[in-house]
Amino acid sequence: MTMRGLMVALCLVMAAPVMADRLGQDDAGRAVLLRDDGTWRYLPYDPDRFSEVALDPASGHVYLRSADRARWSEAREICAQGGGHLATVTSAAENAFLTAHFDGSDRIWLGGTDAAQEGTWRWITGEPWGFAAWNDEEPNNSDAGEDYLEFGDDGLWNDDGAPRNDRAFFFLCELARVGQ
Ligand SMILES: [Ca+2]
Ligand SMILES: [Ca+2]
Ligand SMILES: [Ca+2]
Repeated sequence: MTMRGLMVALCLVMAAPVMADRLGQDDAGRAVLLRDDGTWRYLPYDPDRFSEVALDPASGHVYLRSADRARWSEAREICAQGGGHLATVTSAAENAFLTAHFDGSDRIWLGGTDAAQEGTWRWITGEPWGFAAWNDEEPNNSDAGEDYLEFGDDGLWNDDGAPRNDRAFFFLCELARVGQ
């Protein structure tokens, strides 16, 4: 092969699409994760409990929006039962992805809290708290206090819930890995 031929071959290899996991559906419309090795997995949640699902190709993480509202502590438990967690948003890119895929006009719980120490926000996964997208004048720990993180319109955040009012909202589960 000539040098020119080698360069053309290299360019073709580099331009080939990167294989990645993607979302699909089975015959019943149930969401499945299609692996780049040709295998597939059901998402480890009852599909009736979730209304929307999105896969971030940059991270491979899958996000599911609940079909029904739950209190923050209940939402945390539901996400954990499937091997995931209430969604953690640790970068501007992750917040932008969620803003593009999930309508925050009806509030959505995320996996952040300052219940352990007022004003010190933590992710339930232990990931570093390095990024935040608070709305104007939030977090304000209003009235009796608000210790749980909520995703709202335009991807902006608010503290809400207990102890002021242990309210039920929709929630987002995040799965870093689906099956083996
Ligand atoms: Ca995350
Ligand atoms: Ca608080
Ligand atoms: Ca607030």
